[in-house]
Amino acid sequence: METSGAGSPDYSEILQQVPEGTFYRFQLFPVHGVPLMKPIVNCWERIEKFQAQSDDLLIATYPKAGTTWMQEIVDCIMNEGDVEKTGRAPTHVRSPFMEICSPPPVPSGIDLLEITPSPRLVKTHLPYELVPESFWRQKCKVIYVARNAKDNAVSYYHFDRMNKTQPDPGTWDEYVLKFLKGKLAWGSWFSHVLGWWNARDKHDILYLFYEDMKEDPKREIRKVMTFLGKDLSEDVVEKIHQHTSFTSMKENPMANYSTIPSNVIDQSLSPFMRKGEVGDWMNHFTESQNKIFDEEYRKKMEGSTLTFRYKI
Ligand code: PPS
Repeated sequence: METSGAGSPDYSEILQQVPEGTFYRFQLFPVHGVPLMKPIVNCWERIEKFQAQSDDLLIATYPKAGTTWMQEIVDCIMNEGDVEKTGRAPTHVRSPFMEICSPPPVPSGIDLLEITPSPRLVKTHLPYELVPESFWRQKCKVIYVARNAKDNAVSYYHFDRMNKTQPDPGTWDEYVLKFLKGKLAWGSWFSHVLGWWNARDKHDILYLFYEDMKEDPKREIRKVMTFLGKDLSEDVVEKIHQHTSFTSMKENPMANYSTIPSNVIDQSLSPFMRKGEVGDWMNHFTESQNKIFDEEYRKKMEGSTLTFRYKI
């Protein structure tokens, strides 16, 4: 197998060779009640039995909550701000997506993790209840990033338009209802953010917010450093801040998913690094969608101490 120079297969070359239609909009099937794409369901036994190592760091998010941003920040911190090292390979190779599975010959997330040197940076969108038990047995550290529901829904909608593996999003109006009902891949935003929130004191979990990262990125970078036990100078923090800004990451082929061919994600429909803002939901939600959303939101979040900001 060809390698990316980082000891992993040349993912984009393999993807390019896959016949047209292989990735076409997989159906969702429930796993323990959570809708997941068919190839993931087919691999579920292997995912459930995944063997975490004690120095694995898990980055967990509901899709489109700031995963890639956190992956880049953590890789920068682990490499002490050396951006030549973080430029060694694309995000999905440097920090494999644990549960992702595609039809052969595309390597699965677990295939990539098995050839990734330690300490591994593992991405997952799994809700807390579905995370392989070995992560807890091994007492792994976890960074969870949550994003306000409205911006999260907007970002996911545009992603589902351009990502040909995900089910067709339908219209924005239909999408809002699917989001509220938890009918999207990886299920309900509400169960996801609440499940991880309620678990945060049971394990070594750092629970962060996209809105806080936007408000004061250096403050949040320092939180991650402390969590990882890294003491880096202010110059290095500044360098990481610059390198992980939206503008830098949008231009960075090792972070902007431009190495994934358009038969899988078609960035001419919507770029992966789309807007990177808090409050873009205001450009999407109609008054009546907002009303329905707010009513449902109140019911689902009632009694929780978890709160979000919808503008900063
Ligand atoms: S994925 O596919 O679930 O891994 O996507 P994910 O990385 O979680 O989310 C993508 C959204 O995060 C935005 N993004 C950023 N925002 C601010 N700063 C930085 N550096 C950054 N990097 C990624 C990205 O633009 C997507 O949000 P939207 O709102 O669609 O622009």
